[in-house]
Amino acid sequence: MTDEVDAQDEDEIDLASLSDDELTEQMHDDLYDGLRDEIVEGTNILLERGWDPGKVLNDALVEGMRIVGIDFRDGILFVPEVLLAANAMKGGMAILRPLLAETGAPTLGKAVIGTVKGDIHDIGKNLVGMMWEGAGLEVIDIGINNPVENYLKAIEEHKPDIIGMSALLTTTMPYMKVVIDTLIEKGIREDFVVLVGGAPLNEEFGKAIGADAYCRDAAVAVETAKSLLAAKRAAA
Ligand code: B1M
Repeated sequence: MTDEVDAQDEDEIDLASLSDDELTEQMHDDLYDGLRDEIVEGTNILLERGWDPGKVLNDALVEGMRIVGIDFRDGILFVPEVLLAANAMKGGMAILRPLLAETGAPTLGKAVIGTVKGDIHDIGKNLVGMMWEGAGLEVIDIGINNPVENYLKAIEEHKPDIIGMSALLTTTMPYMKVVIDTLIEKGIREDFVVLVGGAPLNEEFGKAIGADAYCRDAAVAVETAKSLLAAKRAAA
């Protein structure tokens, strides 16, 4: 028993003793292994070392999740393991969210964002929401698996400037067109900047369904939201 405990102690890594590069790599491994507590600790250590929250997000968390995605695609990781990794990532994101939000002036406008019907992926959508908050938008996150009625309800309630939709599955991305077509039918499509994103989408798809723009990643979502809002206001 004592030997077992000793072996465990030896295996445990003191994250605070690692260099920045070693810690970032260790966090990629910890994300891969779904170790939420370690991700929370690593995130806090990097912040204490003066890392910018955006750099922690991109270098430690997003990069780690990219590796998880490749091995999930290649059948090396399976759904339960990826869920653990996603849960670990959320632990880090919970710390970063308020910090990213702090950096912006809260006057840019309002955005409603959600993952479309049939789709429960929310990590990318949450990132975009966080980055938008960081850029100064007020963000209303309507969550996952949203039928068009949820978007309409949020529009009525919050009167946003931007509607953001996320889809990670080839089977759910067509639903974005259902939402946009409904806005057209109701004569309100032009009231909003409509932005779409998610790994299986591309620019051509965004155009084909009538969105204002496809956003490759959260950083592009910020730039696009800012520039299209500015253009819309200038035109008005
Ligand atoms: Co799923 N999954 N998954 N999954 N999953 C993918 C998407 C997949 C590509 C994996 C693979 O096979 N390589 C594949 C889709 C294949 C396809 O459709 N062609 C897939 C599959 C098949 C499935 C299931 C069907 C698996 C199954 O049950 N057999 C199932 C579907 C469930 C459902 O939705 N109905 C499923 C389930 C899951 C989990 C629940 C286990 C988990 C989700 C946990 C969660 O989100 N809370 C999960 C995960 C984690 C993934 C991968 C590994 C990672 C996704 C992710 O979070 N990436 C993913 C593989 C991959 O994408 N490489 C995969 C990190 C995130 C930061 O990136 O989401 O792309 P991303 O977001 C980016 C940009 O795309 C963009 O900005 C973000 C930040 O830079 N963006 C936007 C995203 N949304 C935006 C909205 C905008 C703007 C930009 O609005 C303006």
